[in-house]
Amino acid sequence: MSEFLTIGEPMAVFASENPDLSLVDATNFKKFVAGAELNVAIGVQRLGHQSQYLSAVGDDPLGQFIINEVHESGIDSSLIDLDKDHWTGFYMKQRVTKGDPSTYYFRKSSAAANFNHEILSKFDFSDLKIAHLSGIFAALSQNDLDSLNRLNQLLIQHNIFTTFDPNLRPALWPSQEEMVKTTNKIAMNANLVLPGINEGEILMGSRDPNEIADFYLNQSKITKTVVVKLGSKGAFIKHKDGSSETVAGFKVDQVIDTVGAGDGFAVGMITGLLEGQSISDAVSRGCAVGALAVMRPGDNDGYPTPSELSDFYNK
Ligand code: KDG
Repeated sequence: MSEFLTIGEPMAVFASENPDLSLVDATNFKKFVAGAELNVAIGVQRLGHQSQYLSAVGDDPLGQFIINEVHESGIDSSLIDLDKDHWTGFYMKQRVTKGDPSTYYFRKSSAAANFNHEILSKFDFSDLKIAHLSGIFAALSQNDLDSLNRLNQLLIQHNIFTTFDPNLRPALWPSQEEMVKTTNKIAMNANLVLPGINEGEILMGSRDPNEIADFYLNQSKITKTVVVKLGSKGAFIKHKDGSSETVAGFKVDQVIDTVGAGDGFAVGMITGLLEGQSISDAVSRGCAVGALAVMRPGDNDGYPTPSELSDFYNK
């Protein structure tokens, strides 16, 4: 019985340890577990909320590595399928001293891209409070887009609060047009939409947080709140009733790796909401978890436990 549900592709990431050396030349790599939606499940679980993750891994060492890590985290893995016909996806991440790391995916036709939608009928919605979806799963295959749409219908039927992070990955889509059209359509079924400011520009043509928020609030009756992530500057919140505010971000001493910060933001927001916080406080917690995330080399290794989060606030 889980309070939180997400669906996505779990990956292993090989993060290079040689700053600013290309992936061609890098020689030392550290292996971590990754995958945007799994990052969120790990973070939500680490902050004390029972999470369930729907997915598939291949019958291979990376699949076993992911299953071990998921078990260790405490996430309910009973609905992660073991697919004997497809590999587990992975990616490589370049260590940089400035800006965002470059990434290279090995995931085409992975086990998760061939997700068995029959798993959806096995999920028990009774204790579920929040579900989180992302545009990455929709981009993996037509099969996964259909599964995501089916899950969305079930979430609406069960009246579950749903958050959606566009998580644009142009390399996974056949065209930018397809990416924009499909992503905006999925967003219509979310109660809370979480675009980054660069994503907003691609998805609706403006860098103005207020215009980005209005686009998502106006396109759907279901969307009640939009939170536009502004990176280190924090986030802009706008509600259906027209009220809005900007929540400040947190300063960090040293940025090691920005990948996983957006998922960390979702972790903070979702756990804040599960604990009954106001949207503003939940967004502020999102900024805190995002800040903690950028100080570590893996995608989710910086996400805090409750005591690490309070230490961060007290610093
Ligand atoms: O948001 C973090 C993700 O980028 C990373 O974990 C890998 O799922 C991944 C993706 O598609 O980029």
